[in-house]
Amino acid sequence: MKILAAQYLKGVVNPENRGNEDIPEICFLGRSNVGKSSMINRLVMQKIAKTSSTPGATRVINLYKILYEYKGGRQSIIFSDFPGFGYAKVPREMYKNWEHMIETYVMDNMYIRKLVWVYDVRRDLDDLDRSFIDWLDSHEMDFTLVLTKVDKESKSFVMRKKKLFNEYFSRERIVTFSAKDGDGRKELLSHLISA
Ligand SMILES: Nc1nc2c(ncn2[C@@H]2O[C@H](COP(=O)(O)OP(=O)(O)OP(=O)(O)O)[C@@H](O)[C@H]2O)c(=O)[nH]1
Ligand SMILES: [Mg+2]
Repeated sequence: MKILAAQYLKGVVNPENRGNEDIPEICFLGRSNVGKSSMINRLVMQKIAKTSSTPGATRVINLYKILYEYKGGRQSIIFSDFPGFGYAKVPREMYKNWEHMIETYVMDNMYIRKLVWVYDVRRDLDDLDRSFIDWLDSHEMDFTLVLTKVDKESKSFVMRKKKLFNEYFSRERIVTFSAKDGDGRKELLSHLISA
C-alpha cells in the first residue's frame, strides 16, 4: 500500500455538490479540534488539509482525492474531512445544524465506504458523544473508531482506554493513532483501503 498522490478537490455542504466521481469515499468525523485534518495529512504524508489550534477551523466538508498503489494496481479514494462538532460552549442548536449537514451528506451519498470516528484518547464519553453514537446507531452505520493524540499519554493509559472502548463498542474496529509521530498510520491505512 503506497500513497502516490493527494490533492484537494473541493469543499461541499451537500452530496449534490460532490459530483459524480465514481470513487469510494471515507469520511472523517468527530469533535472539533480532535485532529481530523491532521490525521488526513499524516495518512497521506502531505499537508493538504488545513489544521488549526483554534477549534472550528473546518466549516465545510473538504474532499481530497487520493491516488494509491494496491496489489500492483492504481486506485483512487476520496477522504472527506468534516467540520468538527461540539466546540466551546456551543448551544445544542449548533449540534443540530451539524447533524443535519452530515445527515444529508452521509445518507444521500452512495459512495461512502466507511466512517472514521476520530476521538481524542484523553477524553471520556459525554452527552454530545452519546448523541453522536445514538445517531450512528439509529442509522445502523458502522464506523471505525480511531483514538488519536496517543503521543500525549503513556502507553499503559492508551492500552487501558482501548480496552475500555473495546468493551463498549464490541462490534467496531478500534485503532490507536498519533498524527504527531505517525503511530498507527500503517494499520489505519491498510484497514481503510483494503476494506
Ligand atoms: N500532539 C498531537 N497533536 C495533535 C494530533 N492531532 C492533532 N493535533 C493538534 O490538534 C490541533 C487540532 O488539529 P486539527 O487537525 O486541526 O483538528 P480538527 O479535528 O481537524 O479540528 P476542526 O477542523 O476545528 O474540527 C492542532 O493544533 C494539531 O496540531 C496528534 O496526534 N498529536
Ligand atoms: Mg479540521
